[in-house]
Amino acid sequence: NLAQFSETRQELIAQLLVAGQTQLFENWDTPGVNDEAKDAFLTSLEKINTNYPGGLSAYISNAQILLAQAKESKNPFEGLSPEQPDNVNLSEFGDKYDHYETLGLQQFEKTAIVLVAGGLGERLGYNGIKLDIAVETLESTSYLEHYASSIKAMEARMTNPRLLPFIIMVSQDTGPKTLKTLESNNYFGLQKEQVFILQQELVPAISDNNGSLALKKTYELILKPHGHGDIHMLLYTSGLAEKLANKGIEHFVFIQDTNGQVINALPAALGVSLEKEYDFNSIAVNRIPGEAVGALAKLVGPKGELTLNVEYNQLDPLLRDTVSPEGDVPNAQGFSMFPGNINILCIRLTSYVRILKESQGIIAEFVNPKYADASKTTFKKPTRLETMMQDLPKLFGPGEKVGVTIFAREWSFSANKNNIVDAAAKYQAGSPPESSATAEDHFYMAGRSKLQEAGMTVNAADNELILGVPFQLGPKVILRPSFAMTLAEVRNKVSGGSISDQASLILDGRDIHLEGLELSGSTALIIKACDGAKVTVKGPFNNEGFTLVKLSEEERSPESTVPEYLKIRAYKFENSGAQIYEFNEPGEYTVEN
Ligand code: UGB
Repeated sequence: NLAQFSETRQELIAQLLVAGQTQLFENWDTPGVNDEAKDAFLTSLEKINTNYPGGLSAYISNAQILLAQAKESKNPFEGLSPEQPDNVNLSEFGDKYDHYETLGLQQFEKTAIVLVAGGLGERLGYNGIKLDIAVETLESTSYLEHYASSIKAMEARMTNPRLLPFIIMVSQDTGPKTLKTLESNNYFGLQKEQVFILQQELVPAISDNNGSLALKKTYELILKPHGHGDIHMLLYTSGLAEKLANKGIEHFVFIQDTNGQVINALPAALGVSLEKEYDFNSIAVNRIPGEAVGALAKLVGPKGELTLNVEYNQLDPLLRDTVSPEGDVPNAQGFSMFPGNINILCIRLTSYVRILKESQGIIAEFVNPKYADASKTTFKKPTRLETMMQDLPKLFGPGEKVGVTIFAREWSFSANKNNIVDAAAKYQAGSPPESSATAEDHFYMAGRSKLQEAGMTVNAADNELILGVPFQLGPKVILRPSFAMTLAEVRNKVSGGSISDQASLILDGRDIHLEGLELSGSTALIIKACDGAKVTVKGPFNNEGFTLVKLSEEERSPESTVPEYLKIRAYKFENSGAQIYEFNEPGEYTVEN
């Protein structure tokens, strides 16, 4: 009895019945019984129908097509052979690196940052949003704060200053907490109007090859995440990509939630995109065989070629069928044949906006059902359509240029994805641990490399194993983005000096200059200067700074009040007397011991 529902609801039900979805309604109670539950069910169907381009009918027909292909077990890369992609290798510093940083710096005012942060981080096992986790624990800066202050630093370096748009994709799981963090921290100094939150929605699970939507109960669908590729759909449906293009933005840089190292690579990556006129520039690192990172390859076939990410689960079979019968094995240097995709993507807006319009932002959906029988007619559990943001080039024609920029691994990529136990196992197996501890370690490593590049003597400490995960004890160096965004800037501000293997240094401010600074023992020095405060730091310092203390089993237990971001590292730093100099008024200052 449809008459009891509004016309739009009647229409939706009719469409679903035409699409073969009788199971959604066949166990309904008679009118008057459970009407509230029916109402809630129809509301959820309406919501999904509105969010997915083309509505639920399109989702179901896309599913039917993809499931038919999956049943045939078609190798997605059949007939294609992988070759090295067009690339610019920036894995070492030097004139070439500086050249691209200079170019990239000039592009900041035509750039927007897109952060995909809808993932739950189940592998990490953190009870909260990953953006709230501290990327370093000397000052406990969260990932979100680190990204926001990097954006502020980019704005400060624009010739024609403007607000740099910051787009954050959240999900039902991460949205409310992300907003709360932003609001309770005054958007970390950003203007509210430059931050755009887009929420990805869950999609219905599918229980068979006909695309039947799966039910949890009579009046409730099973819903699942649709993947990070949703960002393209949301940038299309919200009109934001086109709007920002019309306002003069030329590049979007896509970043992940817990890879703080991205900021080191960002200026040079943008420079490469600009000079090489890449429509799609994938940032890459040397890949370790078998690791959960896709490989970037130029796939060449009779009809042409396309540079694409081959996701880690598809790589080995492709290599075996083509260029490497042994599969995904290490080369002489211990790396995979092809560079590893780290999902930092630099996309040119002119082509992007056009492709979004043509595709409605639905980028290369795929389905990965686990079949329960050899005839592939039943599933072990309901599946769903998924998308990955790095698949955009699948929609490119011969006119679009795809390239890869290779950076030194830990300089550009050290994600925080795994809990301690899994991270230690990965380390044992020779794979990158990608844990909270290693992400923090590499954060300091980048600071050390910058000082070294500027000519300071940096004495490196040994690695300590903390519950089987390696951590280099120092020196711990944080050069905030406010201090420098490029290596040239660091060189201009640092002259000579030395830092001992246990020391710590934090510099936060645009006009701080080190002249022969010497930090010995476990000395810690923290300098913070507001805009307009010129600070010259000289000579030797000697104090009791930060010491690493391992957490006991009790402190790591769920009952302990130790903050969770420390528990997932199994250590904390104790401060016994770091010297802090803070300048909140413009002026000229000298800091000497
Ligand atoms: N994410 C979302 O925003 N929404 C989602 O629905 C899912 C994720 P994962 P994955 O660089 O280490 C990718 O789960 O998918 C966000 C690449 O495919 O950590 O296993 C999430 O919040 C792979 O080629 O990654 O693997 C996070 O910010 C390789 O590049 C981001 O998407 C690998 O990342 C990544 O999510 C890597």
